[in-house]
Amino acid sequence: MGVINATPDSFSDGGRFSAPDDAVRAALAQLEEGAAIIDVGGESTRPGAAPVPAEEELRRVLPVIEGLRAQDPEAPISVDTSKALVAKAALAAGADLVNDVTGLRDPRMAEVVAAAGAGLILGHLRGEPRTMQRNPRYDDVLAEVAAELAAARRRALAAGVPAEAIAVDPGIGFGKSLEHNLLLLGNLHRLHPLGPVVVGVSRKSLFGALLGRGLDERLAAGIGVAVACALEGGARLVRTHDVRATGDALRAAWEVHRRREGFGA
Ligand code: HH2
Repeated sequence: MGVINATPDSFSDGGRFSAPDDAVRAALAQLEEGAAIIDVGGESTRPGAAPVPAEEELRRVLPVIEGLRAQDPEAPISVDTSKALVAKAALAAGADLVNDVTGLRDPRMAEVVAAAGAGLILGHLRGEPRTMQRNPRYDDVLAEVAAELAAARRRALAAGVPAEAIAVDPGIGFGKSLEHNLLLLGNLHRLHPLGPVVVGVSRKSLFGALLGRGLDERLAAGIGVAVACALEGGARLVRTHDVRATGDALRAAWEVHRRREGFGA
């Protein structure tokens, strides 16, 4: 899943795609490079980010979704939003799924997704982006994240979203310490009962904390963790800013992995 942030302030690519044409071009390039889904976002969820009004978020994402849909009628497009209003307009403009990092905080989100017959990625976020990294606490991070995602999934099912349309994401960096993030990444199997697992670690600050690397020095770590999550943790979708490099690593590693004696037995 390739990331297109139509935002001025996203932590790694903010401001790069403020012009819709640039964002559409970048999305088409990511599809060429092998992205299975393009994830278009108009509100940064980086730690400390301020909320964006729905009108502004729509002004950012709609031209990108419409432009990409016009250029490529088939490309699967997701809208990265936690607002039902934005999701509804994005789905009407041609998006196929909603990537909600807050796991249905907006009480109307599930019905919007169900009514559109869209897919849904349920993310886990503790707190609010503005304050979520101030001393996050869990008694048992694996159990609590799984239970909160399970509760969101039940709400989605109750609203009429079919089970096969739902994927789950532990929400790396969203109200979690370095240790919480590493525990979640090392135990993705705990989320398998809830549906296909999505992970997003691309360029994230856990690599700053773990390795002391700056924003533009995190590619290798992100790819390494993506491969581990896919092959060991069974993640089905990896969200990345660096589609070609991440896709190459995943495809090559998979070709080795699937030849293992007894694989699939
Ligand atoms: N991370 C970000 C945004 N959306 N969606 C899912 N499903 N999983 C993630 O881990 C995830 C996500 C944050 O990264 P980014 O979009 O690059 O930055 P920003 O939130 O600053 O726009």
